[in-house]
Amino acid sequence: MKTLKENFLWGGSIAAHQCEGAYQEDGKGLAIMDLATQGSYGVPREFTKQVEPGKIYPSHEGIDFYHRYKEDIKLFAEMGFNCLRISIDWSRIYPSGDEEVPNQKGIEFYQRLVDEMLSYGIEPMVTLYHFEMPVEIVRQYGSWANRKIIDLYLKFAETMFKALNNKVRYWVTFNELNHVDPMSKASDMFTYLVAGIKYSELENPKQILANIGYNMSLASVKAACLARNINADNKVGCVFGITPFYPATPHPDDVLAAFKQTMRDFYQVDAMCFGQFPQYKINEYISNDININILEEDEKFFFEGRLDFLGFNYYQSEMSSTLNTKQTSENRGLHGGYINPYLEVSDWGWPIDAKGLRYMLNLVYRRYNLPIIITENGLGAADEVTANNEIIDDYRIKYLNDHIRELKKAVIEDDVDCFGYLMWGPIDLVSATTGEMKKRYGFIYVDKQDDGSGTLNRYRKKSFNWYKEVIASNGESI
Ligand code: BGP
Repeated sequence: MKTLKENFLWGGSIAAHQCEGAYQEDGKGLAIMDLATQGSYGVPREFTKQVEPGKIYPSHEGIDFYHRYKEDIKLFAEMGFNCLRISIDWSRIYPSGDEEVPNQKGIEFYQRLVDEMLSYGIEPMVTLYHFEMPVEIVRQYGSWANRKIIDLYLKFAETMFKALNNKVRYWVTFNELNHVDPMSKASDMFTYLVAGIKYSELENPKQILANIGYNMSLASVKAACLARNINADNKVGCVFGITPFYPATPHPDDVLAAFKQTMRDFYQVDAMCFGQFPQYKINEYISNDININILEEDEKFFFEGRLDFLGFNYYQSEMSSTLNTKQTSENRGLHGGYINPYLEVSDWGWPIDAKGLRYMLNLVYRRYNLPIIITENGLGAADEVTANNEIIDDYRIKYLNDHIRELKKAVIEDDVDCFGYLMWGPIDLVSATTGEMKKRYGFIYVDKQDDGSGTLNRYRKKSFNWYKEVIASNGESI
């Protein structure tokens, strides 16, 4: 009987700005998320131009991982993690983005963190860019729409490839850069997360988003070449946020719309896997009067910088509808589709669809034939703490159990090459889309509340032991 690989990677993913805190310590510069204040689901979050006293900026303290990482890594090790995905905050390394010399203290923090993980046999997977960029790059250069940023990013990437050489094998160039498709209306939230700019303030959004999409794709393939030149053992991937869209009815218009909405997320995956920036996208730009600055030398990088593996983040599916069949604006999903009436939704309105994970694993594997790792998956919920500091999160166990079961089916029955499962937020951290602490994902509860209060103490939830057993049995307990 086929099972998951013996060395299957089990663990979780976290991101610097959502957990580290210490936003002004050891020479760190301001990063884009340091200017994002708390918001809530459905309401655009608020972004200020500078830090204002008295407001709550969730990234400023995070869960104080910067000072408590040893305690947290120990807890991950207790669960049996053999992999942890972290991200590097660019503004710790180059506080304004274009300094000549990197900030040594920032580098040393990540060296200590990686060493701590390795001491427990936890394989680090390192994301270079997870919604984190020095604010100065946006102010001075206009963010990723400017090709110059590619060189600044490569300088940062090279610094980290060298600083963590022979310690880190798995590198991720970007997290979820795919949320800003130039041909669809983006939200302020997604353009801010990806590039530190607000969609509603752009004068020529299609052109700007097309530049951003191209420049980030090119930066990724160039970074992949660099990583492998520095160490041939480096494996380079990119992480995409992938959402399947289902047709609301079998009407061919709905079916076509669902296909198009699903594939909207893929043009950059194509660019990084097929060895060239896709011609269909270039044609689309031409017919929409969008000009992309493509240099002749780029071609070689798209070919040589193809990815070694694909990471994808999966949370939910949505539905496409063109026929006005009972769809209302209240029924809208996060990614521009509608909520599927056959699915339950989370406390934050995200549809729960474990089978969608199997569907996407199949689609992605058959299209790219590359090893895949699930780099994020999880349930954001408002946990209750009992008088004895217990958290009985059966709903989280059910969510994760159902998704891992579908992943196993994709591997065992459908032959998909999936080499790991990293759930999102193994320890409670700040929500990326709302800035809340209340929206919790972890196996470990952190006593920190939305008003900034709390001891920051850590407590094991019921799901902690459940995941420990899943890992110990290499998924057989499911
Ligand atoms: C992904 C991001 C993560 C994470 C997750 C959950 O898109 O890569 O950073 O936060 O979504 O979203 P949220 O925290 O808003 O619930």
